[in-house]
Formats: sequence, C-alpha cells, structure tokens
Amino acid sequence: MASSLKNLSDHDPATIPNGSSLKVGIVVAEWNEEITASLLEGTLNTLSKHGVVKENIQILNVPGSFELPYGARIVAEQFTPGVVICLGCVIQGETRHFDYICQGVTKGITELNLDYGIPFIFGVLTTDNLQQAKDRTGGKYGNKGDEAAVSALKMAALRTG
Ligand code: DLZ
Repeated sequence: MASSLKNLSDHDPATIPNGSSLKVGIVVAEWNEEITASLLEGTLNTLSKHGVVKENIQILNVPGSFELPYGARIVAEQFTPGVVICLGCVIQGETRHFDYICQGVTKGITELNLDYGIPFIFGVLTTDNLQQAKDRTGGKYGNKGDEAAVSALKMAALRTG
C-alpha cells in the first residue's frame, strides 16, 4: 500500500528564511543516541544550508527526552538564542514509561513556548520501534532534524520579520 506520509526533509527553499543573524540553541537527549545523533546531524546541515553560522549555535546534551524542557530553559537563559530546538527519540517499550515521558516532554516544551518570548521546537520522535525511528532520521521518510531546523528558522522569523 502506498504511504501518504510526508518526507520530513522535503521543503521549498524559497519559503525558508535566511538565518545568518540568528542564534540557535539545541538540546539533545542521549537516550537512543544512534537516532538523536542523526537528528542533530540533519538539524545542523539544514541550519548551515540556510545561513546559520557555527559560532551562533550552542548545543547542550541531557540524559533523556524527559529532561529536554529543563535543558532548553537553561540554554534559553544562558545563551539568549532566538530559538531553541529540542531533539529526542522516545521508543515504545513494554511498560507505560513511554506515555509518561511523551506527556512530560510535550507539556514541558508547550509551556516553554507560552512562558518565554522565543519559540521552542519539538524535534522529538515518538515511535513504536527502532525501525520507525531510523526511517525518520535519514531513511525513507527523510530526517526529522531537517524539519526541526526549518521550523526553527520559520518560527524565529515570526519574531524578527
Ligand atoms: C527511562 C527512559 C526510557 C525507558 N525510554 C526512553 C526513551 O525511549 N527515550 C528517551 O529519550 N528517554 C528514555 N528514558 C529516559 C527518560 O527520558 C529520563 O531520562 C529518565 O526517566 C530520568 O529522568
């Protein structure tokens, strides 16, 4: 059966704002590191393609996705970026831990968006298994890191544009 899922790396370059004067904070979860490293790679490639320079990027690692909101707040306060990208991967296991982590990180990032004057991007994969995560980090559905970077550029431009 043909899939209607969007390729996460497909974007019209004409619609993506230039980021040459943008400071970007990135928080990366260490859980499922194979996946989050690919998310980070996709994010950095796309930011660079659209003008964001290395010196304007601060990366912070946190143990797991549950810690992303706290890490994102630290980066927002210490680095004063125009946008913060949160990258993580939660994979369904045998217990309900998955639900609690997904709830926690979603609520945390939502609250940051409402409480701070800058956008926080949800670059978190929530999948049933490792293969679905691989499909979305350089596999058949592109890379969610690319999507997170594009969202960051667009959201940051809402404030400055
Ligand atoms: C504990 C845990 C589990 C079971 N699974 C994941 C996961 O799939 N992805 C992820 O990012 N983190 C996971 N964690 C760790 C939690 O996010 C968190 O780091 C710990 O519960 C400590 O607060």
